[in-house]
Amino acid sequence: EVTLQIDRHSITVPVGTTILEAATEIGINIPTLCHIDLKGTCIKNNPASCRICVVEVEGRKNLAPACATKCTEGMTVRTSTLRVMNARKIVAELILSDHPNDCLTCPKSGNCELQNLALRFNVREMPFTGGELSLRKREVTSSIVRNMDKCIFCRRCESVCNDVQTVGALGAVRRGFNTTIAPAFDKKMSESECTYCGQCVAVCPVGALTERDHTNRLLEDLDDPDKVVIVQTAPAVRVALGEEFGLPAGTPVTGKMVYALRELGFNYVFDTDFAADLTIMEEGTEVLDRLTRFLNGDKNVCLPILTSCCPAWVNFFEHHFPDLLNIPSTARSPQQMFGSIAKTYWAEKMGIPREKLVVVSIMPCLAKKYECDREEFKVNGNPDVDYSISTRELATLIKRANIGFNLLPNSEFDNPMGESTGAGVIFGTTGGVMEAALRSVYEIYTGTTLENVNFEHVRGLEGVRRATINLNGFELKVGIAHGLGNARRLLEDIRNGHNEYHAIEIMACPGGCIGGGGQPLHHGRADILYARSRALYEEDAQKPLRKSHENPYIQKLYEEYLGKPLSEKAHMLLHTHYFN
Ligand code: HC0
Ligand code: SF4
Repeated sequence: EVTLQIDRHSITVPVGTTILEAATEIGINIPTLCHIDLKGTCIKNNPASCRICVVEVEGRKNLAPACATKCTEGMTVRTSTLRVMNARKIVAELILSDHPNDCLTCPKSGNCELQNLALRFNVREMPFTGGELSLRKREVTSSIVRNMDKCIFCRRCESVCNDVQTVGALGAVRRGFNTTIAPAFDKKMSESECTYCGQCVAVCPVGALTERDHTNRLLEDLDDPDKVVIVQTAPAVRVALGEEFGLPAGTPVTGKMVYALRELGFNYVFDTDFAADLTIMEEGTEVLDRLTRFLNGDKNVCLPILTSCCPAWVNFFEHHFPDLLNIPSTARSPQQMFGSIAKTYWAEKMGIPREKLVVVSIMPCLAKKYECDREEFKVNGNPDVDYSISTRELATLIKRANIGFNLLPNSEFDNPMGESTGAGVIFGTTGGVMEAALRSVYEIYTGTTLENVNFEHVRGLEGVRRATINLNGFELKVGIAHGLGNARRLLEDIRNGHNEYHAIEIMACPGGCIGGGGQPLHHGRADILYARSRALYEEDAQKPLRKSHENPYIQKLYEEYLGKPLSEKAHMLLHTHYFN
C-alpha cells in the first residue's frame, strides 16, 4: 500500500493504483476524454494521449496524466490549480480547432463528452481556429453512421473493436493530418468485417460514430391512416429508458414505456419477451433433440449447440468461423420470430393485409437494424420487421412528442403477443437466455418440476462462465460468454477439439443487451450495467410465470397455428440458415 495526498485529502491505496483511480475513490472528479475503464468488464482504453486529465505532482516539472501515473508513497497531487485548469482548457481548445462547429445539429449534442468539457472548462472562444479542417469520410450503413470529421482520435472505438471484440474492423489508416480511423485500406464499414455490434458507438465520446436514425420514418408511418403500426419492445429497453429521463439506472419503467408508446400512436404495443418465450420453445427443443441423439450414440450430432439470437454474434461467426456454421441453433432471434408471427398468424387473425402492417421494434441494439434488413427475413421484399429503433431514439421521440414520461401511469401490453414469462425478461442480460432455456429443458427432460428456477451460477458479469446441471444423472455442461473476444476464445477451443460444453450462450455486447450500442450512454460507468441487470432479475422474480413453456399464449399459438416446436411450419417461420 502507498499513502499520498490529493488536494486536501490523504488516501491509502494499493500499489499500482493510478492517481485517477485514487481521486475517484475520494470523490474528486478529474475530467477525462480518451480514457475509459468499465471495472469488472473488459471495456478499457487508456492511451493517455488526450492530456485532459493532467494534474500537478509536487517535485515534477511537467504536468502528469492522472490516468497513467501510478500513486507513490508520500506523493502530493494537486488536481485543480490554475496551471492545471489552464492546461486542460488549452487542450480542449486545440481539439476544437480541428472539430466542426456544428453542435446545434449534431446527433450527439447534449450527450457529447467534448461539448461537456468545453462547458466545464468555460471555453468561450476558439483561439486556435482559422486553419484547415481535416475532411474525412462519412458513411451511412444499415446500423451505424460514421462522420469522421468529428473524430478526436481518442481510440476508444479502436480498442473495443480490436481488443474487446477482436473484430478488427477499425484502426488508424493514413498518416499525419490525413489520419482517420477506418477499416483497413479505408474501406467502407459495410464492406469490412464489422458485425454492427455498435460497441464503437457506445464508447464514442463525440458525434463521429452514431446510430442510423429511423425516428422520422416512424413519425410518418404513425401519421399514415392507411397503416397499422405495431411495436415490440426488447427486454433490456425497460430497465434503461428511464435514464434518459433522469431516473437512476435500473429503474424499471415497463408500464410507463407502454403508455408512452400508446401516446405516440402505435395501434398495438407488444413485447419481444413473448417471442423470447417462443425462442426457448424452439431452441430448447433443438437442445433436447441434439442431446437425445448424443446420448443414443449418434456420432454426427453437433455439440455444443450455440445460441443464435444476437445478430452481431451471428455476423461474427459467419465471417470468422465459416467452418462451424452447423453448430449454432437455427432458431431466429426473438425480434425476427416476433415479426414473422405478427405478419402471419396475428395479421391473418386480425384481417390485416401484410402490406398495410408496419412492425417496428424498440431495441437496445444497433445490429438489430441490420438484422431486420437481411434478405432471408423478407417475404417478396417485405420485411418481417420493418425497422428497428434504439432505446435512445425512443427517448428522443417521447421528448419530441411532449410526453411527460415520469408522470405517466402504467399501461399493460396488448395480447396475445404481449404476455411473457420471467424467462423472457432475463434474455436482456448475459446468461439470461441460457437460464431461460435451462428452466424449460430441465422440466421437459426430467419430467419433474423445477423447485428453484434461479440458476445463480450462470448470472454475473464474468466474461466466461460455466455451470453443470444435473438432469436425472446426466451432467449437462453449459457455458456463457459475452463480448466477442470471449466468444472467439470459446470457438477456437471448439475448432481445436477442446470443447467441454453441451450448450453455449453468446452475446456480442459486454453485459449482453443491457450494454447494447443503442442504450442510453453509460459514459464508462460499469455500475450502470450492473443496475440494469439486477432490475431484469427483479422483474423476472415478480412474474407469476417464470418458465417459457408455461406461457398460455405460446401454448395457444402452437395449438392454433404452429403444431409443435420444430414442426414444418415452425421451421419455415421461426428458423433460418447461415451464410459465409
Ligand atoms: Fe436483446 Fe433479444 S435479448 S437480442 O439483447 O434473444 O437487442 O433486450 O430483444 O431478439 O428477446 C436485443 C435485448 C432482444 C432478441 C430478445 C434475444
Ligand atoms: Fe445487439 Fe444484444 Fe447482440 Fe449487443 S448483445 S449486438 S445489443 S443483440
